[in-house]
Amino acid sequence: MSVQNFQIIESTLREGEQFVNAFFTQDQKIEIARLLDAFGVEYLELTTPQASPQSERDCIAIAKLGLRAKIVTHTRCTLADVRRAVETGVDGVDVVIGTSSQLREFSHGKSVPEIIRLAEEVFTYLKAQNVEMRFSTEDSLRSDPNDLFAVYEAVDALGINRVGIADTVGIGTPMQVFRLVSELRQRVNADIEFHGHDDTGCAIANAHAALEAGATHVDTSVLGIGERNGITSLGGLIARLYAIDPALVRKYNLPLLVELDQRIAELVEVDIPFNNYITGYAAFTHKAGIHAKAILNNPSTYEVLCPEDFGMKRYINIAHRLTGWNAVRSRADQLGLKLSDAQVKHITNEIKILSDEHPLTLDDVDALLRNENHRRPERSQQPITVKA
Ligand code: HCA
Ligand code: CU
Repeated sequence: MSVQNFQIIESTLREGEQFVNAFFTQDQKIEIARLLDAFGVEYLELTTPQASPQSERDCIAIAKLGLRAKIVTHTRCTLADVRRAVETGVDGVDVVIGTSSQLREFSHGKSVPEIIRLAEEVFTYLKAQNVEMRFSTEDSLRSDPNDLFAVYEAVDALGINRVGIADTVGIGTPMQVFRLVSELRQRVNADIEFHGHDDTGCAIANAHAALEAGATHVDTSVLGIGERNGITSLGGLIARLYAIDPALVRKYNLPLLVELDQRIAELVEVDIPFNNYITGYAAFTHKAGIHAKAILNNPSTYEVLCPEDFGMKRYINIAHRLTGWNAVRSRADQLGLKLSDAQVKHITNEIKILSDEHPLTLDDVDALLRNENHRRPERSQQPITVKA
């Protein structure tokens, strides 16, 4: 199935707060919430008010902002927790409980029938409160599918809005996620949410597989921050979907992504990784001469993401031994220099020879080109030197 309508449940303010370096103040949370809302995510998920008095005040404050996004908070599957969540004024409650044998034995210690009984109690209460209700099973990928489906079918019968699959330990593969979501799609009427950790590098692919199998909601965080090495990143999911069809993500304010990534990186004191989707330092940098030539003719030859759509610029690196004369010509034109093809080819050779000796900068290359511009074309075959 191709990806249909989907919505993002942005969890930077919940899962993201579980990142080792995240200590958001209320003002910072409000700033992040506003930015994400301006970007256009459909939901903001907040840390449970049960976590601390400040977390409760943060829920109340963000629920009051009147944002376009729905505000949901995350809770354990207990009456006390969901009551407190509702009292903060949020639009919905994301209830979670572990279903894997590991978590049933070593975390909350409850059997599957007990989990179903608790869920019934919690959702009977929530239904009367008129809030959106989601139920998710922690560690779904290591849970016995019979247990999972028994629990999901029971909560679906209570008329909840969404059921969630959580790959809590990042162990799932796209094929496994696809099969699990496909089977669940046959069994419940509720919407299906996917939450995937990135321990083994599959978080984005798994989220995409979930959408292909009929999931309707995906959890993300900015830069993927979360517990351990985090979850599906907002920018990564956007890149994945854009590459299928830009129309899938046109509903979001794409140029805001870079501001979001930069701001979160700053707040949690990390650099944006060089290889980050869309906003990484090298995401739109082309190097080899063969690539550069084709990119200059038509960027789609080596780009599936159009940098301009994200307010970014492509960059062609020409100061190295893999360079090609077409890219050097383009730089000469940019600098307004009138060089013949023979001159540009000569400089390209010089760049290759010099960069075998030591790394060059763009300034070095520009100096070579400008020097050449002052020579008469017929002298261009003579060796030239650059100042270090
Ligand atoms: C966690 C909980 C969770 C919850 C996901 C969900 C997970 O272990 O911190 O509510 O769907 O990864 O299982 O983030
Ligand atoms: Cu998680």
